[in-house]
Amino acid sequence: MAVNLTPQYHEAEEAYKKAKTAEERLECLRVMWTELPKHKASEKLQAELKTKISETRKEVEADKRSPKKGGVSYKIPRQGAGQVLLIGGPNAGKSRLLTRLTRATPEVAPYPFTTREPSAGMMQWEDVRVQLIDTPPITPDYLENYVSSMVRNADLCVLVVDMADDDGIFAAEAVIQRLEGVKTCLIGSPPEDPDDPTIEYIRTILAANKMASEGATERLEILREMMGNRFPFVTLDAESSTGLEELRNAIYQGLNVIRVYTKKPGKPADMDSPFTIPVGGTVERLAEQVHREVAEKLKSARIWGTGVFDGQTVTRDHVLHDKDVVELHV
Ligand SMILES: Nc1nc2c(ncn2[C@@H]2O[C@H](COP(=O)(O)OP(=O)(O)O)[C@@H](O)[C@H]2O)c(=O)[nH]1
Ligand SMILES: [Mg+2]
Repeated sequence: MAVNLTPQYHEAEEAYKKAKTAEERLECLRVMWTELPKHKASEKLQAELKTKISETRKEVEADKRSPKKGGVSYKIPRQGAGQVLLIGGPNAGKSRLLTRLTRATPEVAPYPFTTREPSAGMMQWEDVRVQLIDTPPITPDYLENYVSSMVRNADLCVLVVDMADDDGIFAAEAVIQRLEGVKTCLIGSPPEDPDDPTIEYIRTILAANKMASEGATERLEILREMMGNRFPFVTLDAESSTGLEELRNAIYQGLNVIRVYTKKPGKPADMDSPFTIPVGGTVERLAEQVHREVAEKLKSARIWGTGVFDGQTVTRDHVLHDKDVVELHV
């Protein structure tokens, strides 16, 4: 049985061949997947597409880590241990929160749609810096293209919920649904092997804000019931700076990274500015973070830290742990 492909599929395939960036190719592959009839005869093609999508997604990931020059300008280049987006409905307190966690100074105002452009700041967590970005509100009929693209690119989202208002929870629900409409699923723990490869799962934590307000505790019960299974969450009051430490911790935990300190042979380790790599990351992953060339030329490494004796020599596939000190040998 032949596979009947739609004109849209062919169009996307053509666009795929002409695409210049991994991100563009991924977008085309997504369309192809959606357009592909899912039955027995197309199984081989389905499998091929799935593989291509996951490979291209890895390329996009790699580009995120070391962006090439001349990238798209509306995107804020990633800095520090990860890029974290503050998202939510109007007036939830996203901009206020950014001023509390970083030195950035976005406008904070008691009326909606004050924030029209994203602004970024760096949040300190112990010796790590994390990039936080404040965004315009998302509502059922307002979602800028670049905002959804930023959400899909984020390492983590913080969905800020207005607990001072009866509509706050529904505004948060609306954000989730609006993003689902563009195949972007906010979730506490993204699935390892999703059935539909075109859906982008974004790790998200819930920040129940304005908890000092009247009625907030009662609303929290409703929020827990509605979303407690889907997201980890933190309660806070940005205005009075309550609960900020918990949120800082949750944000760092949510990034799922470890810190690694590097040293040069015969010199003490640089304990001031750790590299961060994903949990489960190897010596090779660290080397990539340091420099592409280092990764290519890497011969071995010596480690001080967890599960090794001091100065043990390991190969590039050795899995690192939080606070390991590593000497890379090229
Ligand atoms: N009571 C109270 N008000 C807050 C809190 N956080 C923000 N606000 C107020 O809520 C309004 C909207 O805040 P803003 O940060 O501009 O919201 P955004 O639209 O999500 O960026 C402002 O008047 C803030 O002062 C909070 O924790 N408690
Ligand atoms: Mg704002």
